[in-house]
Amino acid sequence: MAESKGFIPLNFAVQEPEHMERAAQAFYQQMATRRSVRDFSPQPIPDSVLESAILAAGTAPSGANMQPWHFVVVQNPELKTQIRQAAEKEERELYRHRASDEWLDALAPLGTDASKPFLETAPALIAIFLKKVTIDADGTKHKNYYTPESVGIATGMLITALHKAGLATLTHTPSPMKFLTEILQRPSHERPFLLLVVGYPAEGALVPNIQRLPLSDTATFLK
Ligand code: IYR
Repeated sequence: MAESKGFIPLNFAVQEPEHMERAAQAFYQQMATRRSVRDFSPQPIPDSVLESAILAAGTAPSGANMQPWHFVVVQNPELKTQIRQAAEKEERELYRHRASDEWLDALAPLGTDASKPFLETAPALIAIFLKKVTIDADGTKHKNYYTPESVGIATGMLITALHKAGLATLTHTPSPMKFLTEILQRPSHERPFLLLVVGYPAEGALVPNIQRLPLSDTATFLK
């Protein structure tokens, strides 16, 4: 495409196949060590790491490049306590009434219950909000597109960036999550999407002994 207004040359370095294979394999090996952690150390984490990871998440592709996300980093102990109390209220409902027996059976190997101490112990919670619309500084409102896909991809990139930086995470989705809008005083056009718990694992933290599916189950190559 000839250069024209609004377009710039792509910055892309073609690599040797051997290098690509080594890089892909090394990246997979590193990602294979990522585990959802539920037992966190209270040790603080550097803000600069959180900032870079959120910037990395913000490079995600999004519908019409609308970047329909907002990240709220919660490190304040009182806010974490409020979030824990509200989340545990919903989780008690889930475990006692809302979840079907099939769902509870599926959760059993994870050993989870309605108690969520990590929401107070972990040094940071990142509340991720999805924006169906964006309201500009001058009050103009515009629609966003493919918002769950966009925010889901950005969230995956955030988890990856934090893992690569040496931090553990937990994707937590107490449902409903409306309480995050109130506690964190977000505008009503932002929908709570996911709560990411971030920190170092507690010493001796255990994780469930679960396996990942083999490639033969998760991918089909058609040639
Ligand atoms: N939100 C609950 C239940 C839960 C649901 C699924 I699906 C999980 O993979 C894990 C937990 C909780 O956090 O305990």
